[in-house]
Amino acid sequence: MSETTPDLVPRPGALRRRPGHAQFSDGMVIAADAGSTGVADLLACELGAATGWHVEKAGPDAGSTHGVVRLQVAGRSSGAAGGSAPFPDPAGENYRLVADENGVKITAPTAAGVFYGTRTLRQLMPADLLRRAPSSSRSSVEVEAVEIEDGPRFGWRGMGLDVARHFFPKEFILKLIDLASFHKLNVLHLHLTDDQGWRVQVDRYPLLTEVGAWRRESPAGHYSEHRKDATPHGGFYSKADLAEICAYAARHFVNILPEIDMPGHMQAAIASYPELGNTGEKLEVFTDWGISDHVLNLEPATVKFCGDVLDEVTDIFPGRLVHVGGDECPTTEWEASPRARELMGRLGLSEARQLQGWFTAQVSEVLSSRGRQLVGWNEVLEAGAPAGAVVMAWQEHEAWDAAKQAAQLGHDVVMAPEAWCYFDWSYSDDPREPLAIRPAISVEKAYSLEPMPADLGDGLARHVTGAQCQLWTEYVTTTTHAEYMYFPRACALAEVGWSSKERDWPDFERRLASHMARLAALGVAYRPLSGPLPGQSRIWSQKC
Ligand code: TNX
Repeated sequence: MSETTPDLVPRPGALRRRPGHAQFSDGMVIAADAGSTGVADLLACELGAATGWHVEKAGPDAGSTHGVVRLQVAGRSSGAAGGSAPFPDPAGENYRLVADENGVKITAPTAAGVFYGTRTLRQLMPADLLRRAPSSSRSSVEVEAVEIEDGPRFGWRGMGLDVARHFFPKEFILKLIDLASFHKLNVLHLHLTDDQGWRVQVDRYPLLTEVGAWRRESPAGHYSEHRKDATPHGGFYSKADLAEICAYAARHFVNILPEIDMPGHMQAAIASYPELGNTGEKLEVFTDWGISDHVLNLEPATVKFCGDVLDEVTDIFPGRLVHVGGDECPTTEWEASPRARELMGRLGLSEARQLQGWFTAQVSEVLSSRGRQLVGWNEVLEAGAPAGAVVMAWQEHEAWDAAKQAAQLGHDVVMAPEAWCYFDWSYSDDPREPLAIRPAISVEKAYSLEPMPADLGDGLARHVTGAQCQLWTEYVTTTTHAEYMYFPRACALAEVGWSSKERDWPDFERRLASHMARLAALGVAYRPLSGPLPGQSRIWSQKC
């Protein structure tokens, strides 16, 4: 801890130090009102596990000589938090934390705010209390007296994981939810399908996972080397797995955003059901990286297939938003297809690209009829995005213009510009870095993202809902490698999304240096600021 500010990540809004401290010991009490009981249960489990103490849960008026953490939902938030709102309401995520001789008191307008107060409290405690069992015996813990008023700048603070290129076990997703929420991130976007694999159980189409979840082999080394590893890869999440993930996420105030990428990036589905394709050719699940030319055909039966899949997806995932991709969809097969050309004629379209706009409108209707809202990558704008669609702006050069254009058209936007947010890029061009798709996004670069596009017209800033990092996993095959790519860059993104606009890199770097002890206690295979450890450099070559 520094002289002036405890090393919190992300940086809180206002923090005042006070003399003295709060003290806790075996028998401590978490005194929660009715709105905070879920958060109290979680905090009691976490602190009880880390200390080995009996941590008692009690009603709001309880006292204790062993220290009390008081949790209270109080005050009004300015918007409709949770429920049917598409985005978490940043005003509802505010909290106030006071630590003094009487203990710690956290008040917030919603349970989410109380939860974020408890994440700060965990950072105010020694890092070893982040462990899942005691690492030393302690008779007491002190929290320095402090008064914090805090709340997010943006409602959307996201983390994306591509589980299609490489499958990651359910336990890893649960760990990511812990880590995201510890950093006050509140969206976990799962890229569940792609050319190289289909990862979600769909009862009406069992071959999607019997066939589409497995590929014969993958590229070895960088894809430009044209080598293959001759090793099958695959896996998928059952509906029960996904229900567990959603429930766990809800407990941690994380919204799961499922993505079923269409009408491109669909080769795994076409390999499962060849009638979905344009050529009738029997394809296998794609064994290359990059973009497959094989995309969905636009027959009524295929549109129905997409609707059926989205029906089951909306049964599994409770959130209002469903991502349908829409990125990188080659139109070569449609141009060569008499059936697609005939459809263009019927619809009065002059370019094949417009077929994608027509397709997106069809799936948007399915989602609307289920009370859901469509999210798409910024390419959906090119062909005309349906009203109400949320746009995720990613392309290096186009992202900022796409964001402006989307906002002008009344779309909400999430900023995920690749040169700051694509954590599949390496950290540096140091040859010790594990193989990555591209160089390089340093922690400092990730920290420098300003999500609000410059020169956004008057009144449009409200459409910019926040920022998100993405981990594409063509080159990331293990959970330790994934953790390395995320951390500590995700800490920087968390601060970009949560904290005020000002950036102070030396201050962040200093806080991050202490924060690493927390990541270590949480068992994260983070990248040290000084560069990769010897084993980390070799993460990739193990596969070659
Ligand atoms: C672009 S971002 C993609 C992904 C790749 C990624 C690699 C986006 C919408 N599409 O399919 O995995 O680049 O960095």
